[in-house]
Amino acid sequence: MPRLACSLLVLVATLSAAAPRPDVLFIAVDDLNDYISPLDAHPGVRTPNLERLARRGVTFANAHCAAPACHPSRVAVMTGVHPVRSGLYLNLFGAHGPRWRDESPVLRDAVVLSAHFRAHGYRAAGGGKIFHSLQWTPGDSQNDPAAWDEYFRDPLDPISADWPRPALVPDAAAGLTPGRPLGDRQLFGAAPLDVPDEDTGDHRVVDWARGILARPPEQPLFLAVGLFRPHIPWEVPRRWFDLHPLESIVLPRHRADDLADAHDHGRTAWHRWVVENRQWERFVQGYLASVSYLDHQVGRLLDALDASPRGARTIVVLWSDHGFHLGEKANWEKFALWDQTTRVPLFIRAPGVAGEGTRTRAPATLTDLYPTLCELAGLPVPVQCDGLSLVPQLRDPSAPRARPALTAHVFRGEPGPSQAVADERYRFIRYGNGFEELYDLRRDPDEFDNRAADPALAGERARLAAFLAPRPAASVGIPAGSVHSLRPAGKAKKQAR
Ligand SMILES: [Ca+2]
Repeated sequence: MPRLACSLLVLVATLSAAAPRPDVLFIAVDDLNDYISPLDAHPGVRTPNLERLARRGVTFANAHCAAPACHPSRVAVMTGVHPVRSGLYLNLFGAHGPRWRDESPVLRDAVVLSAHFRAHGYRAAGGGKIFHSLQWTPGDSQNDPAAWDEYFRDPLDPISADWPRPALVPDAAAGLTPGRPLGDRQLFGAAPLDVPDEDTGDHRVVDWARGILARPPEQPLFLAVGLFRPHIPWEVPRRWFDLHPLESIVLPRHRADDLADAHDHGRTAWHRWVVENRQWERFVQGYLASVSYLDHQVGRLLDALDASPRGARTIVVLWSDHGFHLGEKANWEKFALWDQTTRVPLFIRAPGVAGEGTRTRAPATLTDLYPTLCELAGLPVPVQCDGLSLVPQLRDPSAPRARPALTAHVFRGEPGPSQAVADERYRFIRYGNGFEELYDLRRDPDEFDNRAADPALAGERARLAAFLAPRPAASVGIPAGSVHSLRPAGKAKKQAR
């Protein structure tokens, strides 16, 4: 090879090695559904900071979780391994450390996303809820402390200490019937907090993240910020409730007979309690107040990014671990396989790669995030990853996808996992008991009419069914003798939430 060409090659290699890696701001939100203005919104809601983020990148308007529950969804994002291969479909409580490595043999040696970036020269900082933990279960966390250079406060008790609770009126004194879901601590409930934002958990995590963004940029940064609201309990400072007066609350679209042609999610008792006690409007108010509070915290992160020397070259990803029902299909929370449960907000800003303010209905699964971030940062994709990079859709929102989105769940008492696939238009679900549902989202966005038996859609049904995992992994449970269990094996509880 001529000497000049060789020198040029060396020069190019040197320049690309010296080019700064993009920083990553990775924002995880808990239980955020489509009640936000860049997606379908809800009457009375505007989320100006999520709109601001949407204007800077690509809105994935048809993105879905891999599993509709916190723990399995987050492990799938952070390892890139889909539940149909790991067998991790459900929330498993009583952990203190990355017990998911023991829960599923497939995950034992999986490289966590932040650790992968660390291994390639990044400083990995995390705060709040990235892996599963709850406000009311101190020390119960599935975080992997080894995956981070630094974590805000205790990585194995990241959120519980920072959320105040209001003075609660006992249900009996308030004239409510016994049997509130999750019990009388009113965790399934809505109440304003009479404290300033500064005294709430997500605000503190964001303050910490703002401090990280203000540091001199000496090393590429992978910064993960996990925000807990709008997860229950819907308790945020009163000013966010004041944005959504009770008399202005509109209930989501619903049909009384909606489940007549659908699978029973097993949670109708929750909805019965809400309706019986006239709490539906109150709970929607609490959720919307929490969404407004969350949007404000996202804005504070974007402000800090704009003021940071890293701002211009930072990739921003915001995702929620699954969607959320507020009475649609007589369901509350998640743990189902409809669009309302599995569809998540997903925004990706990728400077120099993605168009600004664009939108796509290309189907995405959250397991696609791991390979996407690798490709954007120029890192190799670990072999463990099941997803497909979204970079083609970042470059061109109309670029086709090789497969639809795939979500899996296990319903109590059923012999095997249930799976759902979503393409640009249709959604097909095959449950563990063999029951099927098929919806045409273009004509029926609320999934009121199950058309699985409609001969006119037999072709669509067959086409989508071919994308179901033919042999999904059996559901794993809590392993005996894991060093990451809080309590001795056998006492830890496996729960559906
Ligand atoms: Ca969640």
